[in-house]
Amino acid sequence: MTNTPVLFYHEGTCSLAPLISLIWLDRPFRLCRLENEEDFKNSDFLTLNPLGEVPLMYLDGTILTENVAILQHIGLTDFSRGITFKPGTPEFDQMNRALGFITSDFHKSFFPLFGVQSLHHDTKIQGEIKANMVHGPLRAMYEYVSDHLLHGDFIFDHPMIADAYLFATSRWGEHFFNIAKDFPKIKRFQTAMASDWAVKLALAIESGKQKDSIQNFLGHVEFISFVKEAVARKKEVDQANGVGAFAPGLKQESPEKESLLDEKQA
Ligand SMILES: N[C@@H](CCC(=O)N[C@@H](CS)C(=O)NCC(=O)O)C(=O)O
Repeated sequence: MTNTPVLFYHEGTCSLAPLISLIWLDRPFRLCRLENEEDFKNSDFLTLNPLGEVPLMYLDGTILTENVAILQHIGLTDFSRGITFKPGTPEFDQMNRALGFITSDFHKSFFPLFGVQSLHHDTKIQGEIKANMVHGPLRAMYEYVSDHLLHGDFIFDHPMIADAYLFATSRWGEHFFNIAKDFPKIKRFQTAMASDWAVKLALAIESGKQKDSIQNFLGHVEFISFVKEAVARKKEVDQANGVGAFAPGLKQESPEKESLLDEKQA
């Protein structure tokens, strides 16, 4: 079992965002690759994340899911990398605003498109639903990104965690739009991101071109054995905390919180 953070990922998905960010962070990490549908349905993986989704970050028995949480965790680990902002600043609020938009409105507006067969069995109607979604809500999201989210090449003034997330998800639009023609500002952003050294390395790892460890990437752990070990370690950590995964440490009230309660009761 490793104390090094391990990111569970799948090629072509939103887990590219934390992968890019981990490379920017320049601290050791490992990867665990999900290859297929079977891996997503693996019972041990579902114990770690009952939603059966990537990204999932294993932090020595603690499990973190949700891009927003994982990306801020990575960014806040080392401010000197400049990939997020300091909590409590107006810039940090704007970072969370960008992440919130990408994770909800933007990211999820693709899902009826990728899973259209679950909405109707008739392929003709599936085509109509798809066309309506692309030319309605999805186009509106791309217009919003072009007109309001991007400032110059990036969301802020250099590539940061929200840019990594937008890069990972906005690439899916290639299936539905001619991005260069329809949304030149987004194409400019994608091109600028694609020339970043960490993005290049992340894409090489995802595609399997870069298999061996390099820089702060220490290599892959094997899915079936690691996911089992991770479940066992998670159980130990949950037992030690005495609470569930969503509330680690909740029982240990902070001194300030206790004194506030005392004042209220007095
Ligand atoms: N709310 C989650 C959504 C994660 C998500 O939708 N992940 C997709 C990939 S982009 C997934 O793992 N889907 C399951 C599958 O592909 O079987 C987050 O923001 O991290």
